Amino acid sequence: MTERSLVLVKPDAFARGLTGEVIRRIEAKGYTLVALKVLTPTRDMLAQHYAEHEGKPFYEGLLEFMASGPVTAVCIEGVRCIPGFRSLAGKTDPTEALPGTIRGDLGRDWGQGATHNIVHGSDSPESAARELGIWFPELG
Ligand code: DAT
Ligand code: MG
Repeated sequence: MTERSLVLVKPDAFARGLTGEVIRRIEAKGYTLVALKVLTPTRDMLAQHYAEHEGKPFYEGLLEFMASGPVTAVCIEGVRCIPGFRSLAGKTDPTEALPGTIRGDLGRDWGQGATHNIVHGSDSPESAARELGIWFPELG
């Protein structure tokens, strides 16, 4: 039942000094930090990561935003941490995300809708394995 998920703390959170607050919430929830790195992603990594969204109206803006500054990639571990982190994160659109969630408490619309939404979390075991391979190839 123990599984791993990929969390990305996005450039908006980094720029606002909220990376530690996001990681604090993951730790407070009880998930284990397996690996963590700060990097500014290449467009190639982002195209792989967001392949399912290619061609959507927000795709170019999303890649531009995600490449605009440092991202903190975190591999987390725990029983049901994939849905568990999605619950912590809240709805995709930070305007609609409930208070108490990461996006609801820390995010808002800065004029680009849901793009600046603080965090990414894998949405299934298959996505987690695929995404961890992009961001943490060294974990195997
Ligand atoms: P999530 O990150 O909640 O899994 P997603 O996979 O549907 O959401 O979309 C990936 C990211 O793309 C999301 O975190 C923010 C951005 N995004 C999604 N829908 C959007 C929209 N309608 N307008 C702007 N950005 C959007
Ligand atoms: Mg998604």
